Amino acid sequence: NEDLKGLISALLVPFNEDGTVNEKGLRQIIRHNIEKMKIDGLYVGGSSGENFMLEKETKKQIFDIAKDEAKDEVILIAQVGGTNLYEAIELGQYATELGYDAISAVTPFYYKFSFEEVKNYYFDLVEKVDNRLIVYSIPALTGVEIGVSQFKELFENEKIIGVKFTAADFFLLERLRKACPDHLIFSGFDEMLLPAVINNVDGAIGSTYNVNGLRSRKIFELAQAGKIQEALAVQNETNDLIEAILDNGLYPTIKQLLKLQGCNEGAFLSRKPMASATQEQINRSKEIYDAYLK
Ligand code: SI3
Repeated sequence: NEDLKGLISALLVPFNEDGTVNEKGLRQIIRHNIEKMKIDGLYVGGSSGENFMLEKETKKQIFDIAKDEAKDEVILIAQVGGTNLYEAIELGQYATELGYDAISAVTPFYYKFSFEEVKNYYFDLVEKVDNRLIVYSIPALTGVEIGVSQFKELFENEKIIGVKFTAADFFLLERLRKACPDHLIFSGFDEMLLPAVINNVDGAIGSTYNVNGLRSRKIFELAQAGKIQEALAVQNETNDLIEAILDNGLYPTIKQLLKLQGCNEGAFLSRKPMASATQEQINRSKEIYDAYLK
C-alpha cells in the first residue's frame, strides 16, 4: 500500500446559489492542488467536500469530475461512508469502477452504534466493494471512539488497510503506530501535522493543504529528516494561518483563499444549511491571505 502514502488534500467543493456543484470552479481547485500545491493525492467526498449535506447523485458527480480532471496524476481516495450502508456500497462500487485507488468510510454516526455494528458495517462494505478501505475516524464529530484492540480487529480484514486519524489523542496514535506497523495511518488535523509525523504516520489528509500545501510538505519533510526545530518553525507559521482560518469560519474561508489563489470561476458558496462567507468574512479572508499566503 506504499502507493497511497503522502500529503493528500481533502477536496473543497464550490457550490452555486441553487446548491448545484460549480463544476468549472471544482476543476480549477483540482488543478490548483496538483499544479500549485504539489499534493500527492485528493480525498474526495470528505467533511471538507460538505459531503454529508449532499444527495447520492451529487456525490457521484463529484467523484466523476475529480477523476476526469485528475486522471492518474495523483492518488484518489473516495470517501463513501455515512449512515446508509447500502449507499456506501453503491458509491464504493461506483468510485472503484471509475478507478479510484482506495475508498474510505467514516464511522457510522448519529445512532450510538456498538463496535460490533461498526465492524459489521466495514466488513459488509469491503465484501461488496473490490477495493482497499481506509477507516475515517473523527470522534469529535461522530462521537465514535475506536481503541487499539478494536482497530486491530478491523485490520484483521485484509482489505481494511489503514485509518485517517482525526483526533488530538497522541497517546492513542503512538500506541496504534506501535501495534500496527504495517497499516497506513494518515494524520487528520493539519495543525498537529508535526507531532503526527514524529509518530511516524504514513501521510496526512486535510482541508488546509488546498491552500497551504507547500508549507505543509516542508513540515513533513523536515520532520522526517529529523530537523524538528526547523519543522516546528514552519508549523508555527502554519498554525498562525490555521488559527486565523478557524476563527473566520473553516470552509468559507478556505474557499475565499482559493479564490485569491486564482480559482475564481463562478460561485464559491457553501451547501445549505451551511452558511456561505459574509462580506465581513470575505474581507477578513483577504487580510489572512495577505498576512500568511501572499
Ligand atoms: O474532508 C475531510 O474529511 C477532512 O478534511 C478532514 C480533516 O481532518 C479536516 N477536518 C475537518 C473536520 O474539516 C482537517 O483538515 C481540519 O479542517 C483542519 O485540521 C483544521 O482544523
